[in-house]
Parts: sequence; C-alpha cells; structure tokens
Amino acid sequence: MFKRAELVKTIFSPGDYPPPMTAEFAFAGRSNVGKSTLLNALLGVKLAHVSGTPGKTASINFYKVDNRFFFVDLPGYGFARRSRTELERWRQLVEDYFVRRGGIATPVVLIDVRHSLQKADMMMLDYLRARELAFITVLTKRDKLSGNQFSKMLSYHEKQARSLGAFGVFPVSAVSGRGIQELRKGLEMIARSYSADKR
Ligand SMILES: Nc1nc2c(ncn2[C@@H]2O[C@H](COP(=O)(O)OP(=O)(O)OP(=O)(O)O)[C@@H](O)[C@H]2O)c(=O)[nH]1
Ligand SMILES: [Mg+2]
Repeated sequence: MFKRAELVKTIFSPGDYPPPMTAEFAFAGRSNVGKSTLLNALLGVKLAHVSGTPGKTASINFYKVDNRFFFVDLPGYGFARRSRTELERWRQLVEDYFVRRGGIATPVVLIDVRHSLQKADMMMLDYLRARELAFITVLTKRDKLSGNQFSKMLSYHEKQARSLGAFGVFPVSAVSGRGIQELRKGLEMIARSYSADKR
C-alpha cells in the first residue's frame, strides 16, 4: 500500500517539471477512461478530480508518492467535442512531457475493457512505440462486464498488448477494488527495477 501522496505540481503549459524522483509513472488514456479514479484507488485517497464530464483534467498533475516516485495524471485524449486549439494544446503538453520525461517515465496506458482499441488509443500506442517507450496496459471498468464478456475482452486486449510490446496487462475496477492490489505490486516491482539499474 502506498502511504503518503500529495499533489506537488500542476502544469498547464509545456515545461517547468519537478526534479525527477527514482521512478515515474505516467497515466495516459482516453478522456473518461478512469485515470483520475484509478489514481485515487491506487493511493487510497481522493486527490485527483473525477467527473462525469469528459475532458476534466486539462493539465498535467504530478503526485508524489511516499517520497519515492511520481504518479503523473496526463490530460485525456480522444474527446470529440474539443476545439482544434484545445487539441493542439493537448498535443504540445503531452508531447513535451514525453520528450523531456520519456527517459524516466513508464507510461501506463488505460483502456476501457469494454471497447476494442479506438483511433485515439492507437495514436497514443503508436507514438509510444515510435519513441520506443516500454509501457504497461491497464484495463479499466472491469465491473461493467459479466464474467464471460470480460474473459473475451481480456484475451482480445492481451493479444493487442502483446503485439504492441506492452510489458504487462492489468485489469482493474476502481469501483470494486478488484485488481488494484496486483497493479500496486506491479508498479512497485517496476519502481524497484528502476532503482536497481539507474544507479
Ligand atoms: N463502473 C466504473 N466506473 C468507473 C471506473 N473508473 C472510473 N469510472 C467512472 O468513469 C468516469 C470518468 O472517470 P475519471 O477518473 O474522471 O476519468 P479520466 O480518465 O480521469 O477523465 P479525464 O480527466 O476527462 O481525462 C467517472 O464517472 C468515474 O466514476 C471503474 O472502474 N468502474
Ligand atoms: Mg482525469
């Protein structure tokens, strides 16, 4: 369990990042996929703002966890009703983040388990692959599917993730809490491996 978390920085335009910590996890995903909700579930506190309105998080938020690593809540993508200017702002913000922090951040790509990969998901995944950034996949909202439907979608997403080079797939529900502890352990393991090779 993570013990202490605090929001240390909110960024609305490129640059001005906090000094890096040992590890950093960048939570990316379509608007409304459940990024902020997942952060709260992982941290066990309601820090990140959640809303039914897509496009809620328009900034990059750095949460410092146990004085050891950052969880970074990236603004969501693929929200159709956004203006061109907003989209451009999003692109610049996220691109600059990965250009500057790509070397230290592990992207955590969230995908709604109910849906097959959408154009916006592919855009993010292709970008990560082009930059050779190893990522993990989190499948959200598993509580919304029955056992049978869930198994079907899980194997679809596992297959996709493998072919795109993800190094782990974690199905979770922030509502029931299912899968959250496994994900915490996975992140811990990655954080430990960071401190082992980056010294
Ligand atoms: N049933 C269910 N609902 C969820 C789950 N995770 C998130 N939600 C709901 O999905 C909606 C969007 O959640 P957010 O966490 O705000 O999504 P986000 O990805 O941060 O969205 P943006 O900030 O717009 O990019 C909210 O109504 C959440 O309550 C889940 O595991 N199960
Ligand atoms: Mg959000």
